[in-house]
Amino acid sequence: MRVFSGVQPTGNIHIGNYLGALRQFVELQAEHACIYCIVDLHAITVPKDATRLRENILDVAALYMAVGVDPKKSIIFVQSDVPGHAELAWILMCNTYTGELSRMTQFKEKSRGNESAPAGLFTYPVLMAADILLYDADIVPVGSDQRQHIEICRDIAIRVNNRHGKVFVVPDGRFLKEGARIMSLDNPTAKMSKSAENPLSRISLLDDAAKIRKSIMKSTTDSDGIIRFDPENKPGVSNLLNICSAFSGLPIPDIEKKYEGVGYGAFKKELAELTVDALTPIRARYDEIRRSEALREALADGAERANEIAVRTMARVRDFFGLGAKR
Ligand code: AQP
Repeated sequence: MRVFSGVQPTGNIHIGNYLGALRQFVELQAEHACIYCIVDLHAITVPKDATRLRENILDVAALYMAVGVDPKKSIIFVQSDVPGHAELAWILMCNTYTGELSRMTQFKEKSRGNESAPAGLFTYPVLMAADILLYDADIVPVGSDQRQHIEICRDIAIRVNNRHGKVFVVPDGRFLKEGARIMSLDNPTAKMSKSAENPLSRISLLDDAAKIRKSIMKSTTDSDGIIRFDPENKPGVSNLLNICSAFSGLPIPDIEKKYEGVGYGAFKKELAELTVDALTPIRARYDEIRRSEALREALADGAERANEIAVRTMARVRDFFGLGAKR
């Protein structure tokens, strides 16, 4: 099986990204051929400072390795280093309907009906489909916020296959039970996000122990004092239970039982320590990897290996579509 996924180099990689996606990257590399991308072309759908973007690309690559993605087992590379992504995106755009793109909730949320929203924000799901289809990926490990984008990728692949023959492998999304959607700590009805204004709304993987403790202790809960999983009526507590389960590996009912009759303060305190213990070694490894030459070497090697696959796919795609003069 081939696995593909990516993360945007937009800074502030948080425990939502980790528990929803990155954690799966590590698990899957033991058994599958994995390709993990830093999707810088996606990041520029919103204007970015060039110097900052370059740094953020290296930050995410170092984080991949710090959480345990091994460049000897998996391919780690930067999207724009492989020209096939943009080329395939164009071909797929010609096979995508504007109506289906208009229904994407992420586009609706990010553009908020603004007519000067960049066209790239609108066509973002097509570039994401190109990322996946370029590598004939079978499995795409992501958080559940990407469900709709995986669906449109499958729809495009099936449509092209129906028109032209067996051009693409139709991929499946892979979503975890606990961690697939980590919510904001200050507003548990919204997902935890890198771009939210309040830094206490998220726990970034590189936060120090004091910031982690503060974010969890200040997190929004409710006033009934019962630790019970009920996302509809108790979104704050349910979110904390979800995080606790994802970090500890304990099923949620076991955690509810453990904290029966215990107040929120004590539960939050233990969750904060669990989170600090989980993130401290990642931060230590990150500091070392980020400074190392091995990081750039891994990305150069990854780009070469990814490009070899992409070039083969694009030759096949051009043949199916009748593009170009050469055969
Ligand atoms: N809150 C979340 N819970 C679980 N998984 C999440 N992911 C994102 N947020 C959560 C998953 O992380 C992977 C990488 O996401 P991305 O870099 O493509 O960016 P995003 O989904 O746009 O993340 P943010 O944090 O919400 O960024 P902003 O604020 O810039 O929009 C994906 O697999 C995603 O599902």
